[in-house]
Amino acid sequence: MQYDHPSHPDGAAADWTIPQGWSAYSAQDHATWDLLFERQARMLPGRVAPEFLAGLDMLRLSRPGIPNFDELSDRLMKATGWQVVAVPGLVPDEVFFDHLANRRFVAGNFIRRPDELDYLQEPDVFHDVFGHVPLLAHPVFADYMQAYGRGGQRAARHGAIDKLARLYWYTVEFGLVRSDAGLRLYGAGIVSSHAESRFALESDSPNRLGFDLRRLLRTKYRIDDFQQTYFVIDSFEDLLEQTLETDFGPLYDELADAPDIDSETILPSDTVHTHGTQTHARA
Ligand code: HBI
Ligand code: FE
Repeated sequence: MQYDHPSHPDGAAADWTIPQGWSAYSAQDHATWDLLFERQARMLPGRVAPEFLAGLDMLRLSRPGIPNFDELSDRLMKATGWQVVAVPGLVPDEVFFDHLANRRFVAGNFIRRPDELDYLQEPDVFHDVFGHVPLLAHPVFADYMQAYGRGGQRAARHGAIDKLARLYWYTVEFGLVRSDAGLRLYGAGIVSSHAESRFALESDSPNRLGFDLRRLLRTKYRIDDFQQTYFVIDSFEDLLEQTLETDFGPLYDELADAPDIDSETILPSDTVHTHGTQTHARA
């Protein structure tokens, strides 16, 4: 994501983490979590990747209410060696990458206001924990996230964070995956959004294109609306293999002069699952 430079908050550690402050959540905070959770728990079966639903049970342990990150980390640690640590909001790219490279997922500790259930300026605890944590319990996806953190550290040295961030955006945040029963959601930005859970899978508007690493690194994305294109992976194993086994250094050099691709463009070389009408974006 392309964010402004956050400034280091008072009271945060050098790595930007803070205590979650679980006991400070209000009854209303927990009620907001429960409402969002119930809404998505009803929405997702039949739409989301089964690996996500398997991991979701982990979040039910400390329910009702916002999960306690320490309990969650104990469970995650046993499953895949990941932890969830609290941050007050966005953290700088290098800090973010360092946490991921060390299997720590940073989660905002605050929750959105009840009158803004569907609008988010910064990732809150519902997006970060409901959206991201279930797949961190999946061994292959867990490795992919760590590989992304390491890749981020290398991309920083190549001045290529903007390109690599597109990979995060179009997979971790807005990815779709094939299954025998049809396309399924797995991106955290989709699965934590009531409206985009439907749109990403069922709307005629967006393109749905096969995952192609080189192409994807050149593709712009929207931060202000539903995506105009979603990329579809074959499987988490395939995603991890394609990215782990790629030396991004030469790839960044090769792509340095390649023009960006607009977010609604379909190329002759694309594998097209859906040729979108783009009616939503044009309206
Ligand atoms: N900080 N808290 C938080 N959450 C994110 O998802 C995040 C971040 N800082 C940087 C960042 N994401 C992205 O810019 C990286 O993917 C490049
Ligand atoms: Fe996210």
